[in-house]
Amino acid sequence: MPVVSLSVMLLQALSLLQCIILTLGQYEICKSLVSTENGTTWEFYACQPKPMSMKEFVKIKVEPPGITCGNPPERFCTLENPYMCSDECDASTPDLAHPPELMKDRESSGLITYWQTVTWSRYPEPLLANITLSWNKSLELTDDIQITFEYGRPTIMILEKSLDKGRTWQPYQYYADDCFEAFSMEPKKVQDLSPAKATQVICTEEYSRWVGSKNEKNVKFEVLSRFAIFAGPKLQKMDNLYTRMESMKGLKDFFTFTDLRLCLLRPALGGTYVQRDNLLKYFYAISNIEVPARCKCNLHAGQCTFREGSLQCECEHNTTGQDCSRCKRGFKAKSWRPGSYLPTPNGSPNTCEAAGSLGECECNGHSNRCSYIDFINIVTCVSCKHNTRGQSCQHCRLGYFRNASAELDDENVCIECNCNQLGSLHARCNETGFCQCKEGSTGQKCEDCLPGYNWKQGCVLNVCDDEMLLCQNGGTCFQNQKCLCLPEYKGVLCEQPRCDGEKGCDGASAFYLSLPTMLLCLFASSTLKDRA
Ligand SMILES: *[C@@H]1O[C@H](CO)[C@@H](O)[C@H](O)[C@H]1NC(C)=O
Ligand SMILES: *[C@@H]1O[C@H](CO)[C@@H](O)[C@H](O)[C@H]1NC(C)=O
Ligand SMILES: *[C@@H]1O[C@H](CO)[C@@H](O)[C@H](O)[C@H]1NC(C)=O
Ligand SMILES: *[C@@H]1O[C@H](CO)[C@@H](O)[C@H](O)[C@H]1NC(C)=O
Ligand SMILES: *[C@@H]1O[C@H](CO)[C@@H](O)[C@H](O)[C@H]1NC(C)=O
Ligand SMILES: *[C@@H]1O[C@H](CO)[C@@H](O)[C@H](O)[C@H]1NC(C)=O
Ligand SMILES: [Ca+2]
Repeated sequence: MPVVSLSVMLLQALSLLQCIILTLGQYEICKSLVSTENGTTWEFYACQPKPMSMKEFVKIKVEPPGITCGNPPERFCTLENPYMCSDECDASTPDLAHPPELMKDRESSGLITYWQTVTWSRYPEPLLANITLSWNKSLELTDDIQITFEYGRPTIMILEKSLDKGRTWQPYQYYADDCFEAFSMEPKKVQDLSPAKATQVICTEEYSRWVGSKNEKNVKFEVLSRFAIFAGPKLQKMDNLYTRMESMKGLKDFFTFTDLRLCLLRPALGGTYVQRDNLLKYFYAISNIEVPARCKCNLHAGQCTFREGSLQCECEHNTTGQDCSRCKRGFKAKSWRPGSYLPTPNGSPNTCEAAGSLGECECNGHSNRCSYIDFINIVTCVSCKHNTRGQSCQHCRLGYFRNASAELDDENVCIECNCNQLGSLHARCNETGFCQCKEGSTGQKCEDCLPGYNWKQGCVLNVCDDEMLLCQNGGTCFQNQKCLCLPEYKGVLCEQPRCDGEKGCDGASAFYLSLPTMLLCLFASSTLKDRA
């Protein structure tokens, strides 16, 4: 009896867990042990890591060099109190230094710490500063980015992002107190965007106007408001958002990044024009940059950890890679797919399958489908991708050859032969990419001609040339295809004198004469006889 009740309790506990998972629908768990009539088995779910405060893992770079204040030490004033300029920035004194790290520290003691730039003493030259935040990992925003400016928010700035670890950049949002003047753009609010425009890059005036440096310090990149376009004002319909994430092109990518960059283009001015007589009150100071995001793991990981200097997804579902974007070795029966939020609320894990786990269906990662051919009793892959063919997509398609430096399950396993259509017999090539050439052509793709041949819609044998097949008796070779003879000569190489009627034609050469010439000769000789 106790044994039974224990297993009943276990079952109840398990189904309670199931119930919690189902109602959460948060994609936090990748797998769970479930009991069936046959015992317990693993069930797999689409899953994603929890949001984190990504400032903890960021690498910060500020440009140009020398933009951080304090070297040499410098006095500064504030917009609120422009004539009390007793504050000092000094990089060599810890209490007075303002290095970039202070944009991401925890401020546990309650003391606000901030990075600060030099003052605008070089006015009218613009005061420009770039802050590049790099994670070396694809991340997905889960909440608003918030940048906190002490001493006033910039009047002009751009937020940029990179999806490829800083190789290419694109604007994410423009900020200005006058969007039209700064960027020739109409000011917009995220709230006004229609669903079709949810990924539009806008210019906002919300965060750049002067309201006093103490009143409002934050500049935001609004993520929740963009979510709300699909999920409703209180984000109650997250299902709807997740469904759109799968179907709307570019929506998921819009919230994805590996790097962010703040281009600060003009500091706070205190609501008036630049006052040249006190330039020590113009500078940038940032105390915090909050980037709430989760690791992008393609719905194949529930955890993301900081290892070897970078964030890494703890891949499940037999996937691997920094973003779980490949199937593990030995689990490539089907080609890799990201997990899916659909069908809601639990999604689909789209796990990678071990070779052989789908019956005999093993396609080396080039197909997800097999079909059974009844009369020969075999299972064969259908619709092999990546230019492969064969029962397990193990061969290259006609016109492709095997890439010797790629594994059989590599996307690049087959290379196009690219045989020259005019020079080769067919589209096939051998294992090293050599095509089979027609007579006279040569080269790996049969794109060249052998000596004695010339390219003319394929390689054509030369009739004459400047070396072996010389035109004779003053004739000239025309495009290697015929000798242009002087009037007295004929023949392929102008080797024969033309019959002119007076000298007569001897039998041997008459044999080669054309019919009209022959008739002419006969006529001529008969008239000569008649006269004699
Ligand atoms: C339990 O096992 C039987 C026989 O092996 C199988 O037909 C059935 O699908 C299994 N049930 C589950 C839930 O796995
Ligand atoms: C800031 O970055 C932009 C490109 O995003 C670049 O054009 C500009 O030169 C950089 N400015 C500085 C001061 O490094
Ligand atoms: C970035 O991440 C990749 C993949 O984890 C790693 O191989 C590389 O060394 C990292 N680069 C830096 C600069 O940390
Ligand atoms: C991944 O492979 C291991 C080892 O074969 C297996 O135990 C596990 O169930 C697999 N997981 C998934 C999600 O297929
Ligand atoms: C052959 O495969 C390797 C490994 O995937 C790849 O880097 C290379 O580009 C491929 N070669 C060609 C010509 O596609
Ligand atoms: C492919 O053809 C070329 C040229 O005929 C030849 O040199 C090469 O050895 C052939 N390679 C193989 C693997 O047969
Ligand atoms: Ca700080």
